[in-house]
Amino acid sequence: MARGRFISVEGGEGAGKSTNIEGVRARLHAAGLRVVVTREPGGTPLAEEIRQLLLAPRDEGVCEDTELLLVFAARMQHVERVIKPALARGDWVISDRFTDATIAYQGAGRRMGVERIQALRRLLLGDFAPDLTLLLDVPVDSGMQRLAGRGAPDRFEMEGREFFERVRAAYLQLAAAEPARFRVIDAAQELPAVQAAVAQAVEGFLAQGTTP
Ligand code: T5A
Repeated sequence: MARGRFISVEGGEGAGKSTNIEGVRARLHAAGLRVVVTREPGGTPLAEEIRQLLLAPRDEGVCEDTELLLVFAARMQHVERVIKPALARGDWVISDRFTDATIAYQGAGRRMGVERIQALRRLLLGDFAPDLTLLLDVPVDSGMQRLAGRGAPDRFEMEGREFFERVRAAYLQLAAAEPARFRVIDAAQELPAVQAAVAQAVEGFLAQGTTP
């Protein structure tokens, strides 16, 4: 049986990842593919518990390495228990965020150093990576405005504007470095235009063939 393909969807806060993933899922399903939709941090019961630990605002300052290792602890559980088994049985996987988020948020946002995160990624994941990454790029202010009024911010949403500017710049650098894997979508457009651009990117990927 052919291995499934792995698609990640990335972007800053309020970029519209959750909103657009349904369109990707529907298009793949219409092409006759079995699809697993999942997210990071999270995707398994244990990894979802780690997500709660990561996102909850708390009085105790969270050490950067603690945050980094919690992100990867959740990821390894997710990869081994959900993503790899799904791909092995021929399902396609769409993940709301994957390792590029760690490079952008911890590497650049927290200023831990992109190469340090890449080294940990190589150690734990080897060459395992998404086949396609849709980067929904939106100016920081626009993304923040979309989230306004959504309730209490989580621990990341409490960060300042400069943090999210570094995150955005890192994502764009990653995309520039790997143009074969990334499709950058202008997510500042009206939703129908964003959905059309996402659909076009998925069609292009499907047209390349469905076997790795
Ligand atoms: N994190 C995660 C790390 O630090 N390191 C890591 O390695 C990983 C994996 C949780 C946090 O974890 C951090 C990053 C995050 O801060 P998350 O759950 O993905 O990750 O959190 P968010 O990015 O905060 O997810 P959001 O739900 O906030 O953003 P989405 O999914 O990008 O946006 P969405 O689809 O919910 O849309 C937001 C709002 O905008 C509207 C929608 O209707 C919605 O109201 N909208 C639009 N409005 C106008 N025009 C458009 N084109 C619109 N598209 C959507």
